[in-house]
Amino acid sequence: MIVVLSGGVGGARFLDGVVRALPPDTVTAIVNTGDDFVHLGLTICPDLDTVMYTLAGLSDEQRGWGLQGESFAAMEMARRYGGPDWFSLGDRDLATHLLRSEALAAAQSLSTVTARLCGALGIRARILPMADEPCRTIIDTDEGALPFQEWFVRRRAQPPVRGVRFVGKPAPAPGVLAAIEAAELVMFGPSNPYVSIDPILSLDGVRAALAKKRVVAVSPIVGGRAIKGPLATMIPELTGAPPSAAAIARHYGALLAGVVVERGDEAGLSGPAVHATDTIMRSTDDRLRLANEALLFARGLAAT
Ligand code: FO1
Repeated sequence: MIVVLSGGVGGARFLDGVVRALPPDTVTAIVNTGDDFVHLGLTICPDLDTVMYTLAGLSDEQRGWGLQGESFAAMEMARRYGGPDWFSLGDRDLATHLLRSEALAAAQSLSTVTARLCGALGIRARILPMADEPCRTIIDTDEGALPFQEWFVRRRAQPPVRGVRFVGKPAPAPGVLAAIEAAELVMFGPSNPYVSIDPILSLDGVRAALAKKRVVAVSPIVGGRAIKGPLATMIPELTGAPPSAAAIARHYGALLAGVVVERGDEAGLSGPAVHATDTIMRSTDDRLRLANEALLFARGLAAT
């Protein structure tokens, strides 16, 4: 059993590689829900959506969120009514949010409805939300505290970040701790450590369970830049250090047995074992190759 901790796009693509590299039913993903919020009365779980759509081969690779071949007629109508238009729910994507919200309103858990939606899309890996109850990421900025989506989408991640906190302390979802305990190894996908992986690590029992496991992270920094999103500016804002693979490894500290980094990004890394390679995933072949390399590297490390 392999466990992958994931946020949105980067983590989802790496996870897709792992699922292609191994029998899918031996892979469990634990997915960040700190980005979740209620919009237009619907519960939106962006990272779960991205993971689900990516594994099902349905994601819009260009846009980085939502479904391929999407239309936005419902949003246009909502705009006409004077509704909010800063967060776009596609017409087909709306089906996911409607069915999820209906199930939650009928007192089904997020884990249960996620398993149902994934099953319907033919996904054979186990996809677990990190928690069934809300844990909300709040970004403390120069302009005050902003809920994650307000900062990230509405404000385009512009207000400088002073801190990140998680409001709500839910229990890990059923199966999360057991999956980590049963894992041969745990991989952190190339996700933002502050807003994608840290919410998972903040849950009771997760760090303690990981401390007993071989953990390997894939760095989301390539040549001092983030492949996607605001990570490259968050690192200096939050730590005073330049964006680098070393900053990622320092952030995870003693949890890591190993780190997979972009070739040329090895500077300053001390502590975890290092595997340097091409980490940019442009194609499904890239995902599979990176996953195979990371698995080979991780399995070759002595258990911590
Ligand atoms: N990101 C945007 O930048 N703009 C959007 O309008 C938007 C809509 C959206 C709808 C559903 C969904 O699952 C994700 C959506 N995202 C959108 C992406 C998402 O909010 C962020 O990329 C993640 O939260 C960061 O991991």
